[in-house]
Amino acid sequence: MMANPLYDTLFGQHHQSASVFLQLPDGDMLSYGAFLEMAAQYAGLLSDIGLTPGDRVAVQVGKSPQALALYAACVQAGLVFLPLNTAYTADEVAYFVENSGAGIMLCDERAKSSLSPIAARCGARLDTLNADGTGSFVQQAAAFPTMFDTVPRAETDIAALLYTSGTTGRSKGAMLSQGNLLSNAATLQREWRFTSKDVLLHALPIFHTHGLFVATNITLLAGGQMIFLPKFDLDQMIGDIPRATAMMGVPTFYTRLLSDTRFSKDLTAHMRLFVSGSAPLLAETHLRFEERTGHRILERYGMTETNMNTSNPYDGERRAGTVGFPLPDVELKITDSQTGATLPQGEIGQIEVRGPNVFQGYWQMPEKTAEELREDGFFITGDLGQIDADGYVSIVGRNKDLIISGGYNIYPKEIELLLDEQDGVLESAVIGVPHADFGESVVGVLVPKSDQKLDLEAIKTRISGSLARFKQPQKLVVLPELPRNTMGKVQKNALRAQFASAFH
Ligand code: MLC
Ligand code: AMP
Repeated sequence: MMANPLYDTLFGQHHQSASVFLQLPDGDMLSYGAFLEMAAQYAGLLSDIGLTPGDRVAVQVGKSPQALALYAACVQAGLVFLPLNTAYTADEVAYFVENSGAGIMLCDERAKSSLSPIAARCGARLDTLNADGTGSFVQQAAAFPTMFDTVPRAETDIAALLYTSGTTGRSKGAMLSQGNLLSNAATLQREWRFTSKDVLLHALPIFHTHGLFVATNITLLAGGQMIFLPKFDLDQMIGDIPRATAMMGVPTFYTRLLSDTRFSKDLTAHMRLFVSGSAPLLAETHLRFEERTGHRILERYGMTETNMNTSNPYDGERRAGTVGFPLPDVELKITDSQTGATLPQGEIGQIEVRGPNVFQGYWQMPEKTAEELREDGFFITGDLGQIDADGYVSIVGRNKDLIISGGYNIYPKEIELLLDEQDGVLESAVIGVPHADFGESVVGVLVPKSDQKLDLEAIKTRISGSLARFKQPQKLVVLPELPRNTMGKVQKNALRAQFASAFH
C-alpha cells in the first residue's frame, strides 16, 4: 500500500529527474526535478499557513508551470485542488469559494481588489499568482525547502473538486478521488500508448478535466514532455507541431487548424496521435482532417464527474461521428430515462456509466448526488446515446439543457434566471445554435412585459458584470411570446429551429 498513491505514481517517480517535463513558449525547458522542487516549496507554504489534509485550495490563475505545480503541491500535501475558469466573474467565484469553504484563494494580481472582500467574507486567505509566475504566493514559497514530506492519503480521499453547473440551479462540486484520477490516467496511458518519448502539444486550459487530468496526468504517468502553451494560438500551434508527437484538443482546435493552409500533411507527417473531446466532433471535420493530413482523429467521451468513459480504438477503426467503445474498466449502458431499464442494443436512451473513474458525489449535496448517482454505482450522464452493432457508442443528444461552446459548458438556466431579472423582461429562453467556430453559440430570447420596449444594449451591459464572457448571449432577440407545448413547457427545439442560422 502506497502512502499517497496519486502523488507517488504521477509525481514521486520523477524526483530529481533531469528529464524535460515542460517546454515553454520562450524556449525554456523545465525538468521534472525542478518542477517537483517548486511543488514541494508550495506544499510547504500551504501546510505552513495552517491548511490540513482535506482543505480546499481555490485557484483562479492563468496557465503557467507554477499553476500546474500548485496541483502537484495540493496532491503532495493532501489538499483538495479546486481550479476555476479564469473567465469567471467575481460574483461567480464568490459562490465557489463560499460553497467549498476554501481555506485559501489564489488569483491574479489584477483580480485581487475584486476578490479580497469575498475572501474576507468567506474567511479564506488570499494570495496572488500571476501568469508570468510572479506573485505573493511564489515569493513566500521561495523560503521553503525543495523537499516536502508527502502527506499520506488513500485512494478514496478527495484529490480535486471541480465545479460543474446544474440544469436547475447552482453549480455542484464534483468530488474526484485519488483513485478516480489514477485509474483513468493508467487506462488512457495504456489505451493511447503514451510513453516517455511523447511530446504532447498542450494548449488547453488547466482548470478543466481535459487539460488538467487527461492531458497532464497521462504525460506524468508516462514520463513524457508537454509543450505547454498559455492558450490556443493558431500561429504558435503551427510553429510547435513539428516538435510534438501528440495533441489533445476540443473540436474548435481542429476546425481552426483546418482553416489554415499551413496545416498540411507534411506538417503533421511525424505526429502519432490527435485526440478530440469535450464536445461533439462533426463527422465532416473528422473526414476533412483525414483528407488533409492522412491522420484519423481519435475521439473520446468524458465528463467532469466521470473522467473519460469511452474512446475510439488506437489500433482499429476510429469511426467518425462515434465516441468509440467503453474503456476497459468502464461499464456503459443505454437506459430508458423514465424507468431506468436497459434498452435493447441499437435503441437511443440515456447513457449511464460505472467504474473506478466515476466520482464520489457532489460536495455537500447528498440529494443532488442521489439524483444522478445510483446506489449500484451507475452515474446518469444526461447524455443520450446509442450503441451500434459493432459496439461503437454515439452521442445523439442531451437529456440535459446544456450548451457546449468551444468546449465550455453553459447552462441556460443560469442565464435565464439573470435575464428574467432585467428591466422590462417578462421571461426568457436561452438556446444553443450552430456556430462555425465554437460548435454552438448562445442566443437569448426575451419576451417583454406588455407595452414595454426592451433596451438590449443596457441588458447586455448589466449581465456582463455577473456572467463570464463565454456564457453571455452572443445575440439577444425579442419575441412576443415563447412557443410552448400543451403542458406549458417552453419548446426549445422550435426556438433552435427558428434561430438555427443566427450565426451564418
Ligand atoms: C473564448 N471566448 C469564448 C470561448 N472562449 N466564447 C464562447 N465560447 C468559448 N469557448 C470568447 C472570449 O470571451 C472573448 O470574447 C473571445 O471569445 C476571444 O477570447 P480568447 O480567449 O482569445 O478566445 P480563444 O483563445 O479563441 O478561445 C477559444 C478556445 C477556448 C476554443 C480556444 O475557449 C478553449 O481553449 N476552449 C477549451 C475548453 C476546454 O478545455 N474544455 C474542456 C472541458 S472538460 P470577447 O467578446 O471579449 O472578444 C470536459 C470533459 C471532457 O468537458 O470530456 O473533456
Ligand atoms: P463537462 O461537464 O464540462 O465535463 O462536460 C461533459 C459533457 O461534454 C458530456 O456530458 C457531453 O455532453 C459532452 N462531451 C464530452 N465529450 C464529448 C464528445 N466526444 N462528443 C460529444 N459530447 C461530448
